[in-house]
Amino acid sequence: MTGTNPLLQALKATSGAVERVLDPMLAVPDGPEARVVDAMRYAIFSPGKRLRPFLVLASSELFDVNRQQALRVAAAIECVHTYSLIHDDLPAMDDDDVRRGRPTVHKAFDDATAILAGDALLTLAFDILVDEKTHKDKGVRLELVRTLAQASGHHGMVGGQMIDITAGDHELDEAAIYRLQQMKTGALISASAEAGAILGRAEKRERHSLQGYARDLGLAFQIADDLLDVEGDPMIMGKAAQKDGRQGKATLVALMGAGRARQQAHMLAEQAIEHLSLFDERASLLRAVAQFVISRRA
Ligand code: GRG
Repeated sequence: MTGTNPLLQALKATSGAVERVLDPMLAVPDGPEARVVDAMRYAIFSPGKRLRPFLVLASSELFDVNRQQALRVAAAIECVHTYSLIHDDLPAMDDDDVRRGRPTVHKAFDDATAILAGDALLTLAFDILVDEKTHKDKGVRLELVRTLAQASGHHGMVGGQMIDITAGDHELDEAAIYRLQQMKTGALISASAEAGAILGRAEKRERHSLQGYARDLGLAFQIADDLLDVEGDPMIMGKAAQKDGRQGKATLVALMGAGRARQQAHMLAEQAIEHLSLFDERASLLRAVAQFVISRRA
């Protein structure tokens, strides 16, 4: 399926490399706590797109960052992303039975194990970042920790999730939906693209360009995801229609209709690419991923 498409090949290679970094960190212990590690492994070694790790690696390449260091940061960010998916799927949140084509963690294990597996992945992420193997300079490690913490917490993903959960109670206008999405999914995508600049101690203007790129990419990605929800897989549509609250979700697709939302996603993807004008052909995969997020079918 990956064929000769360089982007798909790079995403696949990223997946394998990140899994090789995580595998020894998630060795299953002998005691009864093995259950939580089994659940962590079940979640993180399932077939995700690895978009965030890919962004870490692609941005790191712009600044000649050591690949092993970049892979550790990529693994840390994938841990945070996977934790968010596990918790998002819980009955108290989106109550989903299937994720990445397999039963969700609380279905395959149980709710308590899913909560703990998410918690443990979140903490593992920071354990990875503070290790000297991630970067010898303490200042760089601290900045990575701060960037990931801010993207994940109440100013970022958790805050966005809170707004999303309560959004049904009141109408959100376009600006409020953009803010929600920037926090819920955009912040972690931005942290991923910025990670290479932090590791490579990039100049301010280079980091600024990557921030702009990631902001527009994250928004385009979210619109594309919402479009897939309403017009992608008819099974998903059927399931969504059965679920309370799902139809009332605050999305740009719901607000402006699929046609305008698609135009918006294309415009954002083009804008994302324009932010990369500072970089030469080494940014070609970053450019390709902006096209990929608006053209994907799953
Ligand atoms: C529970 C704190 C907490 C946060 C949850 C990310 C998130 C916040 C919820 C996910 C809900 C969702 C489906 C959002 C749409 C965009 C999105 C983040 C999709 C999942 O990311 P992908 O497509 O997933 O990169 P894979 O499986 O490919 O890694």
